Amino acid sequence: MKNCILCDGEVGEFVYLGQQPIANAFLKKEDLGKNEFMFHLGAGICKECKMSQLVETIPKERLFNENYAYFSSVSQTMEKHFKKFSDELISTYLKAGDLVVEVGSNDGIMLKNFDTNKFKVVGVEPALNVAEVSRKKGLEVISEFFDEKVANRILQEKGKAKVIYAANVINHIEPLPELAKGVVALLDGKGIFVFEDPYLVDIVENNAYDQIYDEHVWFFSVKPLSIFLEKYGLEIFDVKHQPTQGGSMRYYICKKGSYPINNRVSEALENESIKGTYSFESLKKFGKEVEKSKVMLVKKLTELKSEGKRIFGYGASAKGTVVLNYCGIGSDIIEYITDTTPTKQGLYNPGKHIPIVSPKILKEDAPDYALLLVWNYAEEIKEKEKGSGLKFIVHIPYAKEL
Ligand code: DWN
Ligand code: ZN
Repeated sequence: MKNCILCDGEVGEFVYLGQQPIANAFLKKEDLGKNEFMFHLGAGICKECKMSQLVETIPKERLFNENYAYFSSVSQTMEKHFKKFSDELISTYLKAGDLVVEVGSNDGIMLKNFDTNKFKVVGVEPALNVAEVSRKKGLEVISEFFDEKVANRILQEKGKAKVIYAANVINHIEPLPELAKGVVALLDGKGIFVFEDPYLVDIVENNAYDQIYDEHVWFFSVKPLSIFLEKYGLEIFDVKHQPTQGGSMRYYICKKGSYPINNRVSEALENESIKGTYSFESLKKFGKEVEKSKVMLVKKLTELKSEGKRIFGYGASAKGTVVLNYCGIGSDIIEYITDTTPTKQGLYNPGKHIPIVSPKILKEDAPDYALLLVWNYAEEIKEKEKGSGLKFIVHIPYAKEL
């Protein structure tokens, strides 16, 4: 039995994905024979505060350091998404001279959209190598984990923030109270804290179990998040559903009473309740569907192999690590994984040790099927590969050809 990170309540595990490696810990050839770190990968829900969370967590320094594998600027979809959102923030919430802070600014994909001659712009990014890329874009970045101390440092140097923003980051922060205290300290009375993360409702609906891995400590929905924020005098005044990462929720948060509450908040709460988002029994059903999805993927791939077809993996995503390890799919089935990130090429995927290569290989080699380990960019990739003759298999909700 495990207790809730936030309230110490009992956490009921609803999905178990086996012993798994760190999803982004790609290996060098010389490390292949060494003992690989494995942990219990599962998600549960707190019976008290209803927050869904990882059952076992990994110390943050082990995940986000000078060798972080993921650079955000890998997809056109996300580039466009962040440009559109920065335009919304600039036109609705910011005026010249205001301070914008991004928590987890990665390689600067979002912050580069803010004119540093017009706004004060600060990124906070603990992963040193990705932070360095954003500094080369002329951005000011603090290489620390965001907490109250860092918030006070920014406050002293730059004043109060009008916008504190984060994308696919807050769900990575285990000490959520530290984050909340930092936000309260730094946020202007009329400021907004706005963030987006994969939405639990979508994870369940899409059977997207590969959103569950070491970096994703929390699987947010509106109600448990509201309960948590309330303790810090914060409230959600709007929510906007996003198509990114297979379905995300963007939460607009302010100091209690600073903004009128949009109807979308109560609508989302009602929808969550209808869908059983906080019900252990409903989430258990999701766990069962995940098992079915695994059986179907293994069946599909072994059938293709027995027909003599050749298969490779498309995109060495963290999600892909989860799928391949959970389903026990190794290099006997997936010959290699292509990835556009230069620093991933030449390495091996965690756990299954499948080689990662540049997509250039497809100019000389022509496997029959691509297992799309980055299904979240399916539209972008289908467009890019139009005319290549590649056939795609996607594993969620259940294995099928695209
Ligand atoms: O939350 C997180 C998300 C946003 O990013 C992090 N915890 C880590 C990371 O997760 P991921 O690795 O599952 O993210 P992506 O964005 O689905 O991974 C994309 C990978 O696919 C990159 O390594 C680049 C590669 N890629 C490719 O090879 N060809 C991507 C595209 C679009 C392509 O055309
Ligand atoms: Zn709890």
